[in-house]
Amino acid sequence: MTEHGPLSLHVPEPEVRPGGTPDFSNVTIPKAGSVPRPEVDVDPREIRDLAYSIIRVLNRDGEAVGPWAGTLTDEELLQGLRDMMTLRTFDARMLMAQRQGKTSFYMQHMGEEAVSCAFRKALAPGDMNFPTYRQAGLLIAGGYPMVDMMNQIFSNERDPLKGRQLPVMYSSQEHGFFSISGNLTTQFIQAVGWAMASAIRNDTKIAAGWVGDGATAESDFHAALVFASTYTAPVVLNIVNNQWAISTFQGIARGGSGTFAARGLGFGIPALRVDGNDYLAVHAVAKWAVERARRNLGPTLIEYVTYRVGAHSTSDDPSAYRPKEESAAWPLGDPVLRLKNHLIKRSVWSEERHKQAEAEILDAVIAAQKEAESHGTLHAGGKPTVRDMFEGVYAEMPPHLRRQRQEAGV
Ligand SMILES: Cc1ncc(C[n+]2csc(CCOP(=O)(O)OP(=O)(O)O)c2C)c(N)n1
Ligand SMILES: [Mg+2]
Repeated sequence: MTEHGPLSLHVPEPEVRPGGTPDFSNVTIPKAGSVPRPEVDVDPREIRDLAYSIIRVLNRDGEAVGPWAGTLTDEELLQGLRDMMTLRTFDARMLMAQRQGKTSFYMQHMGEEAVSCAFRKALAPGDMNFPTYRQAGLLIAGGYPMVDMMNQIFSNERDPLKGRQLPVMYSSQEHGFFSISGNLTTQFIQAVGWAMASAIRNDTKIAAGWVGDGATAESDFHAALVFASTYTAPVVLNIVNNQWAISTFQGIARGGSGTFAARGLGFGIPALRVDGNDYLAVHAVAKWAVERARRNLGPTLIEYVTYRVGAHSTSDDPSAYRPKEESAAWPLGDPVLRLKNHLIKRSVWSEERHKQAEAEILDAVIAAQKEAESHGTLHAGGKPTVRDMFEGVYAEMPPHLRRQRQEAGV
């Protein structure tokens, strides 16, 4: 025995378990408008405290306040509201379609709509996202047709990916949406590599990488930050901290760093923390980081503080690991409601118009779904052909696949 006694392993525990009272008293929330907005060419050493704060624009009264306000017009905000409402309705319909057996799997964005919808509006054509499965708002806000998303979800004869990808793992080069990989955190190394290539070619396009709080524990995360830092790659590195990695609470992946954003500090990368449920704040911070990248000033790490209201996926049951009422206790509110209230406050929106928009959006989603279903669903109607299986992978098909295709008679 040493004089210190035996060691014991520290395993972080969430504040509460199912049946307990939700408690977010550990989430310190600064007043809206209180965090300064530095110039984009600031020395990262001067803004280290931004990694420990939360940039917020919308206050409790629905007003936009402080130095990060004012990046969007009323028209743009109305469109932002519509994008988030569309994503929410799309999710609800696709969740139902999964329950009806029309697809095997679905992942929803409930509570996180502002992150991907607002970020998309800060990018320019030609920029490339390397998203995870919870950023479909990049497509919706980017004008990608919902019917194509549904065709992918249903793996039908019009599935742009011909049944090769898990449902929701979309891909559209045209829309700046790199093929989703289920292997978490590959997004960060790929985004940094793509950004470095853009710089090597003296192009003007930038990349955006996406991971969740849990995925930051992967070694790819750290490798990506080394390369981004060393080569000042034109990339925005996004961490969506929705408090949960399936059943594992964010304290496990975060370790002792205090916040996920703080991970950037050791790499000399400017690191900002933002209210992920505040459409205006997300857009303002995204715009700041995109401008830095575009001006060749290098990478930015952003942590979006948000909450995953729904289950991780249709294969998950959150009641097994967190209190049922936890989402209602989340102190940063609902992104859709907050933007709606702001626009009502500005007298450019109303409860009636909101109801009407909800009905119009539902009609549009249902119409897209009808069209997609006419091309087939998981167990009914049109499917990709067997021949499709052999195409689109190799520029020149290897002999063994050619042989297999002949054997299949396609
Ligand atoms: C490399 C790798 N490890 C594990 C998994 C299994 N897995 C899929 S999603 C997930 C949780 C990810 O949580 P987070 O990064 O917080 O993202 P969120 O689902 O909350 O958006 C895990 C462990 C995976 N897909 N890839
Ligand atoms: Mg998460």
